[in-house]
Amino acid sequence: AKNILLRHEGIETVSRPSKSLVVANGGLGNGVSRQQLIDVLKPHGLVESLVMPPNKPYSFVTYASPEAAISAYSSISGQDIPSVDVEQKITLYLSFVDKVEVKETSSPALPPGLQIVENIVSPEEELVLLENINWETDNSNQKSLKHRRVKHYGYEFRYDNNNVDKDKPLPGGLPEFCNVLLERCLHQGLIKNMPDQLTINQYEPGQGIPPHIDTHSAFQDEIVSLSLGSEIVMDFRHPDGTNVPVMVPQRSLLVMSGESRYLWTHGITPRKFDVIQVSEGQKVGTVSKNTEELTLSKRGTRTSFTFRKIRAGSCKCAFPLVCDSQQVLQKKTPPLVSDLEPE
Ligand code: AKG
Repeated sequence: AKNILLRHEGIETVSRPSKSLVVANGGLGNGVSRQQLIDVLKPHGLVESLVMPPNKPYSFVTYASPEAAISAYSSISGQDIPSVDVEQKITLYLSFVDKVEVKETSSPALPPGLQIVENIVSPEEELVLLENINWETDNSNQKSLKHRRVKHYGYEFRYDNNNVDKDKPLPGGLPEFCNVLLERCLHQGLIKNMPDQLTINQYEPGQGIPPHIDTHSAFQDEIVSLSLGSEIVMDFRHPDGTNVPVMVPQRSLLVMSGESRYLWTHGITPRKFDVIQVSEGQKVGTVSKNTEELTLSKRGTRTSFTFRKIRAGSCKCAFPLVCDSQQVLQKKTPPLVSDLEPE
């Protein structure tokens, strides 16, 4: 069964020993982290490279000598290791391969108009913001959706039509505890106008939000999202199918404007772990496709503050195909249906 799986993936195993092995079941897509695998592989000799393709249930190791690879082959095959997802344990199977071909080293570019400002709030400010959300008592604008809990200020976001009732502002406007942050964003030129709508989303590990474009006719250009409590990988998709995973660090501000706001969808895949880069140097921005640099990061509870400015009038953006204001034949954006079902 293992060999059928590997053949299906285009992996040719060989029966004679070589320096390289495919580690079946030992992949990021299986809940095995880079460090875990290195701990298992290293005792057998010098590891020249460890290639872990994102979302695949296998990896490739190349040792400095065939002797090291033979030693790994004979003692690791059949060995169990715990998955980072504690409920499972994983049995590793090794086979020799002649060549390791899955290498893609370029990092995709950020979608145009997307910016991530690191440390927009301090750890102290983060605590104050989180403490000020009153999930328990003030629940008039709060919903427990299937995938996360949400709270709206300024205007209620309607998940049935992905829009707001512009003539029905909520009493109280935006909470005062956001003022310092919003003034900072204006002062730093990150936003041009003071937002008047706020959605607070809280995601437990395993929860997410379906890919969507915020309705053009409902909100102006800049949409900003503050990430608190935990980092996250957010997926941006272009209509041509290009998918760009973007690492959004804890305490950062994601600024979506222009093409990234109007044309690309953004969403968070519901899962408990994200594939991220190991290197300390790049903790923000697009996640590299360099398969020698990837590992898993356990998600924590993330709370995001998404600020928007209600649009007066219709949208005149440069992307009429996805603009509800400019579509002659109104093609309705499907509602975030899965979000409508309560827990
Ligand atoms: C939304 O509420 O529409 C979002 O896209 C939230 C994004 C986030 O959690 O940062």
